[in-house]
Amino acid sequence: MTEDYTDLAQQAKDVLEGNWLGHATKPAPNLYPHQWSWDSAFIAIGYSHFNQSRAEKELRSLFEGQWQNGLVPHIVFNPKAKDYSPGPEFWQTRRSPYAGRKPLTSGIIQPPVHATAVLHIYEYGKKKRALRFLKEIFPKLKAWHEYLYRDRNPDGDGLLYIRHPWESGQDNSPIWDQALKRITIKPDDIPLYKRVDTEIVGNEDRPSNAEYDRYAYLVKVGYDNNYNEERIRKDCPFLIKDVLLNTIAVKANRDLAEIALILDKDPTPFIKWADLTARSLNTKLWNEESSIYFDFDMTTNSIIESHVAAGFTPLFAGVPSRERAIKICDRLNSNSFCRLDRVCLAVPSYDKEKPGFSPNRYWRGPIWINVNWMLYRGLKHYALHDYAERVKKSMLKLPEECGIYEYYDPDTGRGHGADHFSWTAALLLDLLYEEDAIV
Ligand code: 9WN
Repeated sequence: MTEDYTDLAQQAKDVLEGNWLGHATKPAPNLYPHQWSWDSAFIAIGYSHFNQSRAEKELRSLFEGQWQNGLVPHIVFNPKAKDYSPGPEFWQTRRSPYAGRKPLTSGIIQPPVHATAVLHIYEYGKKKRALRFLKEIFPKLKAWHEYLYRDRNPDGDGLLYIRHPWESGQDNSPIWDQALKRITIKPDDIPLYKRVDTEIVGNEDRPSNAEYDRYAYLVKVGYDNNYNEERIRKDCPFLIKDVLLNTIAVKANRDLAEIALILDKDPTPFIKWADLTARSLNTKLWNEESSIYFDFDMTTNSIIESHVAAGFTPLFAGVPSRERAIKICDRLNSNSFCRLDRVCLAVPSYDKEKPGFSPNRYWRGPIWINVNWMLYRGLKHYALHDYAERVKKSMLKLPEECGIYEYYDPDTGRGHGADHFSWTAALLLDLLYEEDAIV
């Protein structure tokens, strides 16, 4: 790359520094004052290039919240941040025999990007130090993946399920619309909660109140069942085999197998899980007509035909055949997403031509940098260079011209949600270092 990105890189580092809590990095200054699971993995990927100790600390502190059954919670609460809702008390995690008392956590998961982040630290860090970290974290990663394949894989097909939209990391994605609509709840069944998110960013950028009622209710299903996964599975009206989470699991298993080899441990279980999940993604969730992978609703036993960008992310884990990868690229290169021969930015989170598309409402259309980062790496893997280049350019242009935001309007590039957003900064840094754009 010829352009000088030193200033942009410094801005990104300043964002991470500003969000540093002393033990971990919060996703954004006001909206997200705690530690989030997949955010921390993306953030560690960014740090791995210039601050190995921070990268390690980030993951170490997240795994301090790991439950005894291996579950890595989606939030590890920061005791100093008092004004976030729903806070630690809402989750009632002490009902679980596995949850620890300190630090307090939520009771759900997020996509397992962690092994991928740990391998990144090894690849870019000082080897001797990284090896010590690998030894320390390997048993924790192993327990985490064992949890996923034991408790979230009831059909044995390697397609892990989520039991809350927050578990996918894509809160109000159109994927969940039908499943959430089916849940009819009496007002008494909705636990009391207060929304603070809409006091910080615009109402029009965030999920609706009807969605929040259901999010709160699904938390209650977890604690009412004492976080016993078998009981939750029988009781929970929302059980979905999600493409994004499963794609990330394939990649994480492949990376954990690499880590095992580095440590002279047995990589076989992780390779088997990766192969199993990848095979089922291909045989059960691929849709030939639309060149996309769709989620699967376990409650209705049916495919959810929602055309979201996450449906193309299997590229990131090398899941599709080359033929399918080319089809995916053709679909991306269309009016539904982002055409190469038109003025367009990166890939929006939802098909622009489908009902309910919104350029600003969170996971219903805006551009997210983490999804584009996965697509970029996937497209490069399949040598689909033209499209990969477009995605890369936008990933640089958006933060440079519009600020380091949580998400962006795909037409105007305007930033939405939280400003100074950590994973946007971290993945931008990853891109800049990988492309040797900064020294
Ligand atoms: C709920 C922190 C998190 C991300 C998610 C994103 C959003 C939380 C929220 O923020 O979710 O977990 O309050 O809406 O959807 O992907 O991890 O950045």
